[in-house]
Amino acid sequence: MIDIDEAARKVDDAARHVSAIGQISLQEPFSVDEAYRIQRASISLRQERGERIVGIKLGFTSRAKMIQMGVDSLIWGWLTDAMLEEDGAPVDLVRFIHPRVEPEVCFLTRKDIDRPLTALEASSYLEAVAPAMEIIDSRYEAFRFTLEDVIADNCSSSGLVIGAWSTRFEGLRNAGVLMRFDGREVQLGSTGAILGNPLRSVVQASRLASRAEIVLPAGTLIMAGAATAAQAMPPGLHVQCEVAGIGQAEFTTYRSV
Ligand code: OOG
Ligand code: MG
Repeated sequence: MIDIDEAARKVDDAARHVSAIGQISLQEPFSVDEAYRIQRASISLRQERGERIVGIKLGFTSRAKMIQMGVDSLIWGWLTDAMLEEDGAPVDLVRFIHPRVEPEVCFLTRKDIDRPLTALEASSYLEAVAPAMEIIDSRYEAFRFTLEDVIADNCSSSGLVIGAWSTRFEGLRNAGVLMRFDGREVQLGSTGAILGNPLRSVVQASRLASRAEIVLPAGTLIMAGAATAAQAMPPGLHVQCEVAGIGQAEFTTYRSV
């Protein structure tokens, strides 16, 4: 049987020391349920250090991401305040092992989500939507993992940049998504790539939360999952993401040491 706390400490240490580890599943196989327990235990370690949960993220909600990473089940993880980077600001890559960035949309809830929602109800639980980018940084060597490994590693989540909030939910079904590095297009897609409509990520989030017996309080951030594959991100870059009809988000990268 896998030692949940020891595995949690491994991923937490890897993140804190910015040092990749081997896949945990290669040393000791474990189940999806155990993976979520490891994830929860690793987040508790962050909370003990003063980090605050601000929301959740969904992963593998698009074919592009499933194909890129060779994993085909929807997954979810936690977002903490320490992961938030300011829109337009410089991001220091020193705290990442091998960072990648991916274009998403982020929702802000306006009511507690305490049961599974239907697609029709989803938008009435939302305050706003914003173009966003997730910075992912697998704690595993070579960014390689099984489904269980990546769940245990909080689904690679490391940072997020959220653009200006909008209430234009209607346009989300098929809005063009464009990510640029130094003005050059690196990823092109549509919000429709996210479960056919990113509002379905809210439905999924409500189901996952119910199953885990947690309430998502009003004011929760929900990252819907990437619309395109992720892109490796060196220092010295201007990164921009545009979601047609919704807005844009941007940041620059540097390395302090
Ligand atoms: C896992 C995280 C997947 C997404 O948006 O699909 C994800 C990874 O690719 O390392 O965040
Ligand atoms: Mg993501």
